[in-house]
Amino acid sequence: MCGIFAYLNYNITRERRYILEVLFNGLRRLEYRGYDSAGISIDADLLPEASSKFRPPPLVFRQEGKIEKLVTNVYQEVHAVDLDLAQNFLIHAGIAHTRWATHGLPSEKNSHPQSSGSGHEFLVVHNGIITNYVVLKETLLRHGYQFESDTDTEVIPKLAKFVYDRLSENTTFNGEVPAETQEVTFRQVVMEVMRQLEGAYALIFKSSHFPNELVACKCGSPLLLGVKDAEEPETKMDQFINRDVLHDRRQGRSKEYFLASDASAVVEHTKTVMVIEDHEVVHIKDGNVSIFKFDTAKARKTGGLPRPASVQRALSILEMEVEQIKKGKYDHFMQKEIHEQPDSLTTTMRGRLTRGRESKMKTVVLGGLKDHLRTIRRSRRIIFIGCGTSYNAALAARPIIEELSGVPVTMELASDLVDRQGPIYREDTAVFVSQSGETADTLQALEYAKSNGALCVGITNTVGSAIARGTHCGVHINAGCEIGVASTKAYTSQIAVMTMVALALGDDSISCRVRREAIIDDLFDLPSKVKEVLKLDTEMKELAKLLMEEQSLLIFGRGYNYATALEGALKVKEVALMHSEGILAGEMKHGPLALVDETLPIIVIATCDATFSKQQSVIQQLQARKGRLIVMCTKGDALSSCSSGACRFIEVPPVQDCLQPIINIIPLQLLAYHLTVLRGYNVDQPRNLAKSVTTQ
Ligand code: UD2
Ligand code: GLU
Ligand code: MG
Repeated sequence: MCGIFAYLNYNITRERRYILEVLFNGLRRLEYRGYDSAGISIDADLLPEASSKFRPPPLVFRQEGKIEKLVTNVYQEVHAVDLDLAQNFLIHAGIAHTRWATHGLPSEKNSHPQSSGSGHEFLVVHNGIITNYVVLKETLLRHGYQFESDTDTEVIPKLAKFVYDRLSENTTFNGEVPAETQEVTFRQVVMEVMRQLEGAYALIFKSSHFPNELVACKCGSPLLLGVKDAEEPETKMDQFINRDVLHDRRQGRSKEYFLASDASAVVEHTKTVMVIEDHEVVHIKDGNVSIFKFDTAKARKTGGLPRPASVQRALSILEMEVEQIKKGKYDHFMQKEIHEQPDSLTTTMRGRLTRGRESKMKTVVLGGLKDHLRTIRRSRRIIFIGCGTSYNAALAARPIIEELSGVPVTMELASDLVDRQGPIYREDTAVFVSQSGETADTLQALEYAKSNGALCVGITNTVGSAIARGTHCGVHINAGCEIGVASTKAYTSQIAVMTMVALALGDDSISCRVRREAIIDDLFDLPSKVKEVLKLDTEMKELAKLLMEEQSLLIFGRGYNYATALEGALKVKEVALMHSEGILAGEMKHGPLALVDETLPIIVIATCDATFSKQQSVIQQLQARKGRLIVMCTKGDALSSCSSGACRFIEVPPVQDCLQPIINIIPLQLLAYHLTVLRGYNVDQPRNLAKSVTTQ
C-alpha cells in the first residue's frame, strides 16, 4: 500500500511554494499508507528565451525516509539551485508519492516518481504491484531501455515512452493507427500502456510531452478525483460526463484538480469528489476532465482490442471527516484490518505460489530463502524467536515446519533468550519474527544469535527494517501497513509465510508431496475461506454482549491451535482489557481445571484435526464440572463436538489442519474487537501499549 497524490491548478495563479505545500500536505495525509520513501515532481522554470517548443524537463525530488525528510531536502535543494519559489504558474501539474516498498528496498532510486529516463518524458507514481513486470522489463530491455531501479513500477514510464515513440512514428501499434492529422494524445498513450499491465495499480502520469496535463488510471488500488471550482460555491457543482468529454459548463474558469489514493488528502480542498473505478482513465486537460473506459464486452463481441467507451457518471459529494475516510467504512483500524485479511493474505501469497494444470507443478518459491534452504534443512535445529503475536504465529507454524522439514523446532520468547543467554550454535537456524522488524527484544536476540554464528532468518512486514537488514536472509510477509496496535492481519500473514517456508523446506521430499500439494491447494482457497469466516461478525458481537461484564475468559487449544488459544487470549487482554488466558488443553488436569465452575466462560477450540478426539474428552470433562463452554468447531460438526447440547458454538469452515489457525483466530479477533467497543475502551491505541515495541 502507498499513497499517490496530484495537484493541477488551471487558470488560477499559484506560486511554486504554494504548489509544493499542497503536494507535501497531500502526502502528509497519506503518510499512514506508506512511509519508507517519498517523492514529487513539479515543473522547472521556463527559460525566458524559450519559445513554446522547448521546455526544460520536469524536476524530480526523491528521498528515502519519511515525508518530512523529503520536505527538508526539497527546500534545501531548491535553495541550492536557486529555484524561484515565488515563480507563478497559471497552469501547473504536480505529482507526489509516499511509498510502502514491495519491489526493491527503500532508497532514492526506488522511490517514485519513476521515470522513462533522461528528460523525464514520462513520470509515474504507482500504488500497487505490477505482477507481469518481469516480462515487460525483458521486452523493454531488448528494445534498449535501461533500468535504474529495482521496482516493478519502472516498466510503466518506460512502456509509456515506448508507446509514445511508436504512436508518434505513426506506425501501427497493436492495431491502433493514428490518423495522419491526429496528434497522439496523453490519454491514448496511457490506455495503450494499461493494456499491457497486469496486477493491481493506481497510477498518475505526468509527461514533458503533455505539459499541464495529467492522466490517471486504476485497477484494484483506490483512486479519487477532487474538483474545486475556484469561482463557484462547490456544492452547486453539477458536472456530468457525457460522450467522451466531461463538458464543464463553466469551461475556461479557474479550477483545481486533486487526485489521491484516499479522500483524506482531498477533503480539505473540496468536497466534490469522484471515486474512480477500475479500468477507468481520467484525463485532465485544458480545464476539462474526460473519463474513458475499456469496453471489454464490446471488444469480446467484435474480437478486437478493448476500445474506449464513454462513461456516464455524476460527481458525487462526499462529506466525510478525515479520520473516518481513512478507515473507510470501518469505525476503527483494528476492525478494518481484521476485515482486510482476505486481501492481505492474497498479497502475502502473490507470486510465491504456483499451481499449473498438472499437479506436479504445484510449487512454492520464496525468493529470499531459496539459496539458503539447503543450509536450513541441514541445521541441527530451527529456533523461532519473537515476542507477543509474532511468537504466537511462529508457534502456530511450528508443527508443520517440523513435519515437512524433519528439523526440530524450538521456541524462544526473545527477552527470555537474551535474559538466559541460552546456547545457540553455528549449526542452528534462528528465525526472527516481527511485524515491524524493529522490535527491540527481537533485535537484541538477533545480535546475540549472529554473534554465536547461527544462520539468521527474518520474517517481517517491513522492507528496510532493522531486522530485515540485520538478518542473513528472510521473507517479507507483504501484509500491507498495519496501524491498529493489536496485530491482526500481520498474524495471519506470518502464519501463511511460515507455512510456505515449511513447504519450501519439504520441497525435496517425495514422501510428503501429496500433503504439500493439499496444503498449496488450500492456501489458494484461503482468502475465500477467510471471507466466509468473517461472516461470523454479528455472531461474535452477540457473544461479546454476553461476555462483556466478565472478569476473565479462558481459551483451551492444543496442537496447531495452542497458538490460537494464546493469540485469542492476547487479543482479549491487550484491547478489551479483560483477563484472559490461553491454555494448552493437555495441561488442563495439571492446574487450570481447578478454575472451572458454572460462571467462568471457557472457549474450547475443537476443530477437525488429529487432536479432535482428545479435545472432545476435554469438553466432556469440562462439562462434568458444569463449565460454561463455547466450542469452536468445524462447520456442521457441532453435535459431535459437544454431545450434551449445553454449549454455544462458533462454527468455522474447515481447511488443512496446519492452516486452521489462520481461520480460527478470526472469530477471536472479532470477539476481542467487539468486547473492546462494548466495554468502551480505545481499540486502536490500547492502554500502555505501542505499535512497535522499540525499547526493552
Ligand atoms: C522480491 C522483492 C519483490 C519482488 C520479488 C520478485 C523486495 C523487498 N522484494 O520478493 O518486491 O520483486 O522479489 O520475485 O525487493 N530479507 C531478509 N530478512 C528479512 C526479510 C527479507 O534478509 O527479514 C531478504 C531476503 O532474503 C531477500 C530480500 O530481503 O533477499 C527480499 O525478500 P522478499 O521476501 O521480499 O523476497 P521476494 O523474492 O519474495
Ligand atoms: N510496487 C511499487 C514499489 O515497490 C509501489 C509500492 C507502493 O504501493 O508503494 O515501488
Ligand atoms: Mg504486537
